[in-house]
Amino acid sequence: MDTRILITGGLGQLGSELSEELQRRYGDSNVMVTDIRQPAESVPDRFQILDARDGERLLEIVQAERITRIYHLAALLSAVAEDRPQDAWSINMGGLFNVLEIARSNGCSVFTPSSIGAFGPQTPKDFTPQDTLQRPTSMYGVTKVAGELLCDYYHHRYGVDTRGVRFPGIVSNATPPGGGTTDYAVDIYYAAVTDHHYTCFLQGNTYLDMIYMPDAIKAAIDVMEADAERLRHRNAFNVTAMSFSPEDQAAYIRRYIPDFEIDYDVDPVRQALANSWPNTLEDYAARVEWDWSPDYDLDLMTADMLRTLSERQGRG
Ligand code: AKB
Repeated sequence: MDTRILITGGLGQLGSELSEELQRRYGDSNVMVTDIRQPAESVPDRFQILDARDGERLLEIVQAERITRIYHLAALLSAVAEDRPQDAWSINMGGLFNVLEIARSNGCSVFTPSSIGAFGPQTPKDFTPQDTLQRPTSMYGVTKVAGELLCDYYHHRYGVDTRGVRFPGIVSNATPPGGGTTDYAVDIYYAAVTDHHYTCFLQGNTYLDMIYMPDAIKAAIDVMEADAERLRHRNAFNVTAMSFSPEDQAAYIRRYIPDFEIDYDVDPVRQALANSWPNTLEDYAARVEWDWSPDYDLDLMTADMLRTLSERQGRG
């Protein structure tokens, strides 16, 4: 039987690139992209408008398209969730509940991204273990922990094949992220190429985990393809590729753009979020249970980001 995939939040930072890779792997006609908003420019093949909170519409698409796997990416990120906590609960939890219910009654597997935001200030900050204390203090974190638990529940209670990873900040050069705390790590490369200068909204010594988009896509696909017999965990695998601070990132950018400068105008909301998250994750369970191993470190990512953005600027 073909794997027939539905993606929610498919026009977002991860969705827009993941959907292309899923189409390459499983065939264009087997990947249905949905999002709450209309695409600004090019409409992806097989696109439909969908608010994941609309369970009836979601069910209609799943049945009409004979969907077997759902990548549920629709969610508000950390900073915007702090600004609109009621919406964050409704979107992040309401959408996930519909997806799980429909997966249960239609035999779909489900990928749900969790986040380093699922940890809190009492979590061990360095080499944060897979299984540890999770008492997040943000609405984003509350929805992420609740989501991890809900996905585990649907697996244990109903046998739904739910899987997921805890993503760190994702860096990419296609669709920009929006409303996250780790967005600075993307914005800095755009600013480096255009202005040789960046004003950062986090303090220079704030350490956070990050991952480059090709590795994030690999994680999202590999965990879903992993042999179920090997999985001891399911919905919240720590994955990371690197940990750095804005100062470190600026130093790496200077290897390629020597006159690059960084200064700071700290946003207290995003700084507080970052301070409550780990400095570095330990991702041993993902490595042992489904052979997770990233390809990009900070230097390789910086070289690739700057080359891609410079080429694009040259063409523009
Ligand atoms: C955010 O900053 O909100 C996200 C995340 C770490 O989950 N990128």
